[in-house]
Amino acid sequence: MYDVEKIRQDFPILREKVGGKPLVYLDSAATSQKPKEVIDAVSNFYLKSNANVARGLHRLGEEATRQYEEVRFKVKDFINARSEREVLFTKNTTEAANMVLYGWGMKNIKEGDRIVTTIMEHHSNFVPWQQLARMKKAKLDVIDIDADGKLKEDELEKIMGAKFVAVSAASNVLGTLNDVKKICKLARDSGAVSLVDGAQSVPSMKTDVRDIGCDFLAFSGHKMLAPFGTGALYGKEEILQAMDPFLYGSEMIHKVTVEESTWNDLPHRFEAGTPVVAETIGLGVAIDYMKKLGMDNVKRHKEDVTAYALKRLGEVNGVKIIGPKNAHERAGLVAFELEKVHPHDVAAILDDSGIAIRSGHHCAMPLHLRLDIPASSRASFHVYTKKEEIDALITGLEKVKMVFGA
Ligand code: C6P
Repeated sequence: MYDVEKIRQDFPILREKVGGKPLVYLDSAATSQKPKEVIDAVSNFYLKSNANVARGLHRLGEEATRQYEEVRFKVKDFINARSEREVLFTKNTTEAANMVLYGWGMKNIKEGDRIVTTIMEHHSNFVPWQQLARMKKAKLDVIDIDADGKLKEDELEKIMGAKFVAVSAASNVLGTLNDVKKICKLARDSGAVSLVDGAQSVPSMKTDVRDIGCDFLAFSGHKMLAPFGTGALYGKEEILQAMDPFLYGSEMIHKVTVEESTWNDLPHRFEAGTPVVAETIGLGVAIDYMKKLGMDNVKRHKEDVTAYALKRLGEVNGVKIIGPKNAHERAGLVAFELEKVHPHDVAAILDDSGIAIRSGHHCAMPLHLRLDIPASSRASFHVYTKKEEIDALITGLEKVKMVFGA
């Protein structure tokens, strides 16, 4: 049995008050809260094991390196990569996408090539490809959405003949779960390289890069209970082997002379400089925590809360829900508009009641332009979200309506 009250005990911040009111945290798509185990892992590292990795031959350095590299195996297993050499640590999804842009894109995209992405992308999986197209005089083709907020089936044809395809597994605004397996197969059949943005999907469901069949997958640790500054880029080994480093400096080299340098093996070739060691160890503990809950249970829980949120929000006069109507077609979030009230005002008044949601364009401006709205409000959920928090949101929205006479 999934016991959300018990799970909440693991998250100290959920006992905090905001402005004297109990915190109702409905902004997990922006970043998740962290369980005590993760927070302890970070402080324990500094208390007991602090040393730089892959450098000192002393015992402390070796222990830090062991703990750090162990996380690479945890990530490999978590996403079912073939080898730990396919897991590159990054700061976040954004850095991972840029690594592909500079390491793969600059070398392989040529004038006249086509890059395909979608209108629902977060800027981190849109702007890099827009800029790559601009720099290389390639063409950027954008798959549109239908009235339900799903990718238009007939527009998937755009993938045919493309050189590179970048798509999110789950939209951070519509919540839409995209059929990335199908999209990556279309890309493969067409000889294109594919990148899946897993920022919202990896924290929400089981991820299997071999089953998806993607060439790259990017995700952020901070959205999956891990500390800030952690994330990963999965890349198929043969593609990574042929890629150029994105950052130059220490650790990524094999030999340096005054005349030239040669590169280290995978994955270190792409990890220049001192990494976020303690935080990465925290990522390993977050993965253990998610695995202990079971990713199928996490998915079921988020879907359950989302279904409840869709139902309750649907009952509020003046609320217009954005994106698919069914919870099983969504990651754990719901964006909406409230008639006659700007989303920033919605968020500000909810905040007075201790309710944290996000308002704005959620770093998805092309999508908001396509929807012809300047901004939206978004409630997003995680392993610790309980239905009473959705009830609090609904009560809060009634208060917003009262204040604005909406
Ligand atoms: N979305 C949100 O509130 P970073 O910032 O690199 O960790 O993640 C970027 C990113 C990429 N793709 C998707 C689908 C995302 O949702 C995000 C982050 C947050 O929606 C912060 S803008």
